[in-house]
Amino acid sequence: MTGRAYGRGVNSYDLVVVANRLPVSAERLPDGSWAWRRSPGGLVSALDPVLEPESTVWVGWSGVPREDGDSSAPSGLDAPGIGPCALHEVPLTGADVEAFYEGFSNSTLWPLYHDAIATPVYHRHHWTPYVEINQRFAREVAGLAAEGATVWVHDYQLQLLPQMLRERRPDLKIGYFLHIPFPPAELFLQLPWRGEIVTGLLGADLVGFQTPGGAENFRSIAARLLDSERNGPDVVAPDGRTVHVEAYPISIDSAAYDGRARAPRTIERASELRAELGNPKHLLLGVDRLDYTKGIDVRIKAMTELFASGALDPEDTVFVQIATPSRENVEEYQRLRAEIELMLGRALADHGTISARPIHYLYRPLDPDELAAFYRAADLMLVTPYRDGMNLVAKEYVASRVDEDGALVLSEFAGAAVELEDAFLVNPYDAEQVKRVVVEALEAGPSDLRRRMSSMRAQVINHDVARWSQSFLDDLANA
Ligand code: ADQ
Repeated sequence: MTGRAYGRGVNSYDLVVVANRLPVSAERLPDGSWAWRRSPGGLVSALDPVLEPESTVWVGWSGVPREDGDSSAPSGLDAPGIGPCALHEVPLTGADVEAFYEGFSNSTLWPLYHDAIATPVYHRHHWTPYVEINQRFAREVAGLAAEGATVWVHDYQLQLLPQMLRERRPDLKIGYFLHIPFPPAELFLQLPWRGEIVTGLLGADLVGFQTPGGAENFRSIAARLLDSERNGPDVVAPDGRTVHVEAYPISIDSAAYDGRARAPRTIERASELRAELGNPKHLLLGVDRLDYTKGIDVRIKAMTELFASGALDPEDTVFVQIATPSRENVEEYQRLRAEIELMLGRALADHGTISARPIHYLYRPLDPDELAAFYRAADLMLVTPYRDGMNLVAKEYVASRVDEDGALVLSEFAGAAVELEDAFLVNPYDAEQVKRVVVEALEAGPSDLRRRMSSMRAQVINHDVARWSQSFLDDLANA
């Protein structure tokens, strides 16, 4: 193994979680040493209930490039208690990050799988490192998993890994889950390496997707490309194995969001936020990673036009957009940030007054308590992606509305719309409809809002992330 083995070491783990990123990130301290911080939310909280610290290892990249022989690279990952289980770093150099992560993963697969909203680039010099780095992960995992162990591979950066791993270790139970949408044939077949990707995924015993639509896209593409048979939800791999293909809609730690929303400090902070914003009649909220798939522009346009037409009054309406910085080295994301900030600046210049500031924009991550206060303070949450695997923000908002009030305006192209069908659903491409539905949601009566929110809450509370991970692992054990 070339990676760094921390914890029990060679071929001793019963569960191996593999993701592009480790559940911790490194921060350089002024004295040159490194501090590791647990990455909040996301996959870590999703898997927390199934991570047995003794017998689980998490394999991934640290987030900091490591050049050969570079002694200033992050260290200290082996100190006890850094992660939720043992951690194993797969090193990536700066060139690897550029070609594998920013290149093939985020400039080819990400846009292609999100309806080609941005144009995917197909570069052979990105594909070769994608193959090599998947091989590197396969080598590392093969050296860590115990005989007959379960390996759970996550997301689009590692689609070749299941088959590569099967070739090295046929004894393993291999599960794969894709966090982003799986596109229909019309888009997927553009990919010059489409056969390799499908073969890579079929190396798993169980392939999971966010929605039934994604699972069905994969089944039909696999059958068509590899001339393989379909048997109900299963696909027969080229080597004759039956691969189970199913939807497992990911969720959140619903009880934690519910509990945080009920905490007295959250209630207090929520009313403080409203007061700081001038106690508006309507408070609308958007919370996203800054990504072109999230449709942040859809909301700004809708709000701007609603202010311009007089349908909403900038004197008593406030829209707050909170965006987390994301993929700042990828050109498309730099362009997006500039574009969003230009739109927001214009909207504020046109509709703000000396006394009223109807639009607020924060470009930073918030801590969970502050986020909970925003979720509680809002009257309406705007979740308008052009395409999204699931969208956890929608579920977090629902879990936080403990009084069963508040409106959720949700894109029908978010995976979450399959479960949250009582949201105010919109087509983000239909600007007139978005505006109409925003006004309708703001004018909805308390009993309509309660009916919608209580049914969405029942869904999110009953289908939490512990249930998600357990049902995936149970099905994998039976696959
Ligand atoms: P993402 O595209 O990152 O995830 P999402 O599911 O919405 O999208 O998750 C974002 C997470 O980041 C949420 O937990 C949210 O609270 C947090 N977040 C966003 N902005 C924040 C801010 N300013 N401060 C603090 N936290 C913030 C990918 C897929 C999704 C899929 C998830 C999980 O693109 O479709 O739902 O993986 O599978």
